[in-house]
Amino acid sequence: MKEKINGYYFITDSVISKNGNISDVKNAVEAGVSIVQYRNKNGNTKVMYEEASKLKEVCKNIIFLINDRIDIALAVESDGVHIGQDDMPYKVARDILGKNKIIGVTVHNVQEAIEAEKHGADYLGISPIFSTNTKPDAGKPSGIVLVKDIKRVCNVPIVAIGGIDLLNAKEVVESGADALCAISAVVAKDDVKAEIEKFQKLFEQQRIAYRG
Ligand code: TZP
Ligand code: MG
Repeated sequence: MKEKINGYYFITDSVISKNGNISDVKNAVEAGVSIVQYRNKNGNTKVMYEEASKLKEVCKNIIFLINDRIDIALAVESDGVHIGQDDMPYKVARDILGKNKIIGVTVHNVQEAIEAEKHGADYLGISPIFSTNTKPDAGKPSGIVLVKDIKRVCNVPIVAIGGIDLLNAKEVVESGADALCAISAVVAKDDVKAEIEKFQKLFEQQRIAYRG
């Protein structure tokens, strides 16, 4: 499972979604994504539990992660969680979830990346690469230089996020991101599946170019 952290990485956002989380995730699965993260910053625990349970069903053959909430991850038996620097400390999350679950950690600089990898994070989310309205507290954009810098010193997969769209995604992939997430560029559009496929094509082109 862990080796599948590459390509387009889907994250839900019901606030800006046109068609709702369930529809969006079904479209993401149809597009062939290998990883979905359920992120809901506004829902109460009951809503989150119920929605996560449904999404887990939709994602039964791919990696399904929960943002922030270790309790929801345990309750729905997701494949793991994604945590930030202000969430449950990595070590505690690992103790609760066990060694087989996937834990991704958001990092904002090389130091945090080295630290997270040393602790055992399965992948690193680098955030935000560009400025974004989707997460107002995301902090100062790092630019692609941080992707390159972290790629140089870390071995675990790198997931780039924040302000990524079809115009700038190519340079993100070329900088060494193993995966990328673009939320508003996908879920705020009418045809979520078609938008995801455009991002997937970039990874495919990169693979072809790399093979020479
Ligand atoms: N974490 C860091 S930036 C971000 C999250 C969840 C939002 C990314 O959204 P968008 O619309 O792709 O900029
Ligand atoms: Mg978080």
